[in-house]
Amino acid sequence: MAKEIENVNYSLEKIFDGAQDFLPLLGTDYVEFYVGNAKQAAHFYKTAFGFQSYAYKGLETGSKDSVSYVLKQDKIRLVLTTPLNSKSEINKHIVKHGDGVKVVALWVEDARKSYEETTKRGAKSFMEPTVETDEFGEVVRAGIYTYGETVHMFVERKNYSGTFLPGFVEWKSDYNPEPTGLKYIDHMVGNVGWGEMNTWVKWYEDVMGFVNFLSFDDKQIHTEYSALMSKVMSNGNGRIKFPINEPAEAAKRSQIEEYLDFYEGAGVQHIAVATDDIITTVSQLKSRGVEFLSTPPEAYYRAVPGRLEEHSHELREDIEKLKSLGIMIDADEEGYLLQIFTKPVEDRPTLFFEIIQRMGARGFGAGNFKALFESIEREQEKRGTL
Ligand code: TYF
Ligand code: FE
Repeated sequence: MAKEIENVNYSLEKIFDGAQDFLPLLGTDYVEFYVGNAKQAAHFYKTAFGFQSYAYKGLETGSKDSVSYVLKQDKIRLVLTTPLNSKSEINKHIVKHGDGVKVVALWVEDARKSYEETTKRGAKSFMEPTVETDEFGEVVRAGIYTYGETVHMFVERKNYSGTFLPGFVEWKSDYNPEPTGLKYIDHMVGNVGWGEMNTWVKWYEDVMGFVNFLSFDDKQIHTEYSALMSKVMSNGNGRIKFPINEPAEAAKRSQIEEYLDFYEGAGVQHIAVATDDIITTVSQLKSRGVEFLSTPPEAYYRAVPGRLEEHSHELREDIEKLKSLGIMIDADEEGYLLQIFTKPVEDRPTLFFEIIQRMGARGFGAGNFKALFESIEREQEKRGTL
């Protein structure tokens, strides 16, 4: 663990105990993207990331204004939605932000209560509690706005046995590329504007009952050129973790600022997905055309054994193999973690993915921040946006 990262508090249980239980969350339910061409995006996530065809709604199923493809890989469900006409609200979202995450849906026992408890604490409503039914039962959903135009949808599915949601049909395809070992969403990060991080930290505390369990300031997260600040918010059972970033003053344009400029506002910056075999997963993703940030320099890998300290002997993976794939390694008091970051997955430099394998560590790779941000800056340099 990097020596420059201090005041990191790892007595997590004590912190999680501070979380409020008026909003019990069972997990991430789905992530919905608004995209310009859902049919092609679905092909990309199947081919490149190994997601499987799962559910569909569109003209054939009576959905006249939008089409949605649902993809699944282990516990992860992605919904790719595209509008069918220019008047759709979805279209406005795409015109402004480009392709991006609209909905981070949370699986709850009681969607009505989740909506009530959060709106009474100040959340802005996106969708009032709505019951949808079909022959498999009923689903209750309700939504609130978080940062930017992003939404948290509460999904109550205890009385439902259908594939995804009423309105969707099972999607069977003859094209089924193999999964790549992606298991579940570990965390999802939001970028917010200058000076707004603490506003959203407070929002997650007050409205959602979350706790701030890790903080990194600009003295900790910086390179020669740029800086940012980040606070990790977690719900009480630790299953939902939302780091929030804001740009910080520095010599050049921070990657957070670049995101805000191109997304035209706050939004989801990256989705971190867990695997239990990052070497196989990343080898697969690379062979299928997923582009990753450039490999950290030689000096980074020379410093790894020192950084791992007492966890050095626990490392099960071959350092040379990790190095050849560009996978980064960090450790904290509880163990180590392996992580790597894709380039943005659309033409605007906005949303990207992180692949993470946790071997006990519950941190976010603070010891890798410098090498990571220098890789990102190499990309910014090429784009002329540094
Ligand atoms: O989620 C995290 O905190 C890590 C590191 O702009 C990180 O994945 C932090 C900020 C950022 C990119 C990655
Ligand atoms: Fe991350």
